[in-house]
Amino acid sequence: MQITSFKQYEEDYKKSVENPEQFWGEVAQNFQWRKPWFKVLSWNFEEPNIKWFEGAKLNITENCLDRHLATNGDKPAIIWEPNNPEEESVTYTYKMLHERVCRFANVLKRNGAKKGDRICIYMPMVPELAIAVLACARIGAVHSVIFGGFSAKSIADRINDSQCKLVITADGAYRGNKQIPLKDVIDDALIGCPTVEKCIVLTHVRTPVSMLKGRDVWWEDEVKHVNDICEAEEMDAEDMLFILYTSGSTGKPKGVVHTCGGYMVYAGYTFSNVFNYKPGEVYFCTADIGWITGHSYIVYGPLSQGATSVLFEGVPTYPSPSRFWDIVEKHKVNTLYTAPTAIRSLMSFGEDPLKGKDLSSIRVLGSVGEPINEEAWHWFDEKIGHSKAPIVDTWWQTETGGIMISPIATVTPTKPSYATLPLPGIQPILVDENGTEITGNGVSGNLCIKFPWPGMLRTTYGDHERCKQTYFATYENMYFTGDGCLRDEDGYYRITGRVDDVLNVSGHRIGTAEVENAINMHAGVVESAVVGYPHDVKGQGIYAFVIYPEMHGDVDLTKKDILQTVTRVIGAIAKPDKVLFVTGLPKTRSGKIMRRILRKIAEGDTSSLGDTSTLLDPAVVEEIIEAARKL
Ligand code: 6R9
Repeated sequence: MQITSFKQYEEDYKKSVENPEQFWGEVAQNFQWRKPWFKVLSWNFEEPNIKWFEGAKLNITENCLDRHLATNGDKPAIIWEPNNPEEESVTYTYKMLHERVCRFANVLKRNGAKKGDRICIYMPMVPELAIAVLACARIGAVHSVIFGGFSAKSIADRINDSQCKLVITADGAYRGNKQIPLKDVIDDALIGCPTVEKCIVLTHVRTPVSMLKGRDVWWEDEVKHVNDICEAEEMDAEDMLFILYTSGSTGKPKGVVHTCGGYMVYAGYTFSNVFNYKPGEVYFCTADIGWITGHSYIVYGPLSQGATSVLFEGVPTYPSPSRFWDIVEKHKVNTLYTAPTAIRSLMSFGEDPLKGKDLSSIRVLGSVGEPINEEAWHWFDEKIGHSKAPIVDTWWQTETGGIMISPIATVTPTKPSYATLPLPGIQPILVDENGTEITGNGVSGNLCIKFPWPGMLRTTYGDHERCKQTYFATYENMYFTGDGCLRDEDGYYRITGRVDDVLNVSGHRIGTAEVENAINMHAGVVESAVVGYPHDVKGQGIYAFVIYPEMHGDVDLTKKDILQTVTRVIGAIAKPDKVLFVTGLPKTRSGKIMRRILRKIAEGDTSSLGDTSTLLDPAVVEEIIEAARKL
């Protein structure tokens, strides 16, 4: 199923549009099913109701593990690279991984988990995280992985939203020279989580933790009580596989739901093609499994294709900004898939960290998470790929399950900062504000997708109406991505960024409303407005305008208090980079904050504020500009 020439891409693309069911039916033959489907696709975008491979039965872990055992059991599946380079890396072959997954699946059962139960996973980037994820899938439980940077309150909200019965965590995590007390955070979260019955704790950093009788058990003790034989649960193609929470433009994060069959086919197909993965090669995705990139391109995609992946616990700059290059050299990495924010950060250290590093193993480079600027693209291309490794700039989203618009390595001619062309099966469309299609080339508009693909979300957990409103109601009969996009004269796509109130900070999606709600929880704050502004390394920084009328103490300390509140409510990743105290916000007569104006001020471009005549009090703008100058 691997595309090897541009001509073949064009043919496959054509076929996928003219006869999607036949196309995906054939792709799906490359996977192992317990029972075949009776219908490849039925769908409507009104409800929405999307079903792929109806009637088919499978277990995704049989595709990721069991089916490789006969021929590739001794092949490395995961090479774990610890935070501390002095520590030994650990290799898990497919056989070992299979054994650990089965054993831990039995631990889950022993602790009361069964098919359909929701299980929250809050863990460091260790092999046991992948094992926990796969063990859930093995028994048909639904995992909800939460990134290790989220706060107790964020965790509690997510656990309660999906009524998780079990939590899997570790005592702590290493991140560079920092230690994060994961179990402490979980303890705080669980105070408000009545549905959680059991918490399984992995020993990792071996920091003291409290273990509550009747609720908390150690991973290491539990695995001793079970064997490593665990028949995989038979799942329907449309049974839920996992929930992953992501931020939107309004309110609290929503639980994006992916199902077993379509997601598996899409993650596997896109992994194999986009990276042109060849058996025996070493693939290194630097994302965290807590994000969709880790789900699809560390766990399910690569393992379904029998690939060898590096799983890295640490950060790019620890113990030095050479760390990625050391890992590439040490494990002879052939494919490096990372984020523009990491590239820009490493770029800022100049070329010294690259001196003497052997990067000759690199064959394919990948970028994901946010638009990659041309400077970073060229640096990646020249310094890391030595102008020999194609860069795949992969555009996709938590909701899409897998890569949507991207070059296919060695096949699609690349162009700096362009995600280039849609993958087979993906039908992008640009629309104007009214939902009218913008045809032709050399145009830009809002990016929508007009036909279903197997990896797309099916619902948002517990609130189907919200799924409909967020993605399928803005424009009739289309999935709306929330991104703006340009299609150039060659028909190449370039994603220009979010057109809604979602920020992208270091490749992490954060809703402005979420940050505002957190700031507003701080005593003394009357109101706030948050916008993004261009940031050299993070892509976007967070700029908060805050009304805090009765400032008695130190202004800087008050700012820090506000940041602390945001850290408590959401997590450190949502901390504003700038906080500006103002006496009022620019509002229309109907009371809406004019973010357009605040964005301009945050960007430092106050020469063209546009029409301010609809403002209730235009004087407030002058005041804010004045205050911003002094910040
Ligand atoms: C996979 C992932 C999705 C949002 C998406 C877009 C931005 C992702 C991009 C990109 C430009 C790329 N985005 N990849 N923008 N070029 N190659 O990141 O999922 O965390 O849900 O974020 O990220 O704005 O809408 P997610």
